Amino acid sequence: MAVEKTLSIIKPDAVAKNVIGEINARFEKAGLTLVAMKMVHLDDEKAGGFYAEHKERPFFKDLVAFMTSGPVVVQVLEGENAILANRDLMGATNPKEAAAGTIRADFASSIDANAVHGSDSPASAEREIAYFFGADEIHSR
Ligand code: RTP
Ligand code: MG
Repeated sequence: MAVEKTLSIIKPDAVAKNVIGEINARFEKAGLTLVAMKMVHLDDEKAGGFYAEHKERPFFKDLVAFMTSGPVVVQVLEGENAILANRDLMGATNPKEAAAGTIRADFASSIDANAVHGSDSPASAEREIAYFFGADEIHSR
């Protein structure tokens, strides 16, 4: 296993529920380290560019509307196998299908308002981290 970095976003629903700290505690308890973090309110252009791979999908408009509906916390998690480790902590996209004890099972309310984003591959992680952070904003351990 290698030490990896992955991009995480605590989405507007979870920020509104006041569970930023609880979600961050799950990352830390799982051995992932927060090495970059900021709170931002995305606009249509920034959110649409982030989810560009889904541009032609029927849910794209709703996804961008949701992601711009309130502030989010954008963060870089670092650790052994961080990309898959975070996807395991998050649970399935649809909270109804998410395993018990995952972030989405515990905090998400719908497939749209699903609490967190996590990069799904090394290539996505590299693109997504660079989309939000400059090298001088990442404090790798
Ligand atoms: P994310 O990118 O946000 O971490 O979520 P994910 O990998 O688990 O899911 P993905 O397929 O990348 O979809 C991105 C977001 O789009 C919304 N979605 N809605 N209505 C639908 O069928 C549908 N499918 C996806 C979800 O909010 C998902 O997080
Ligand atoms: Mg995805």
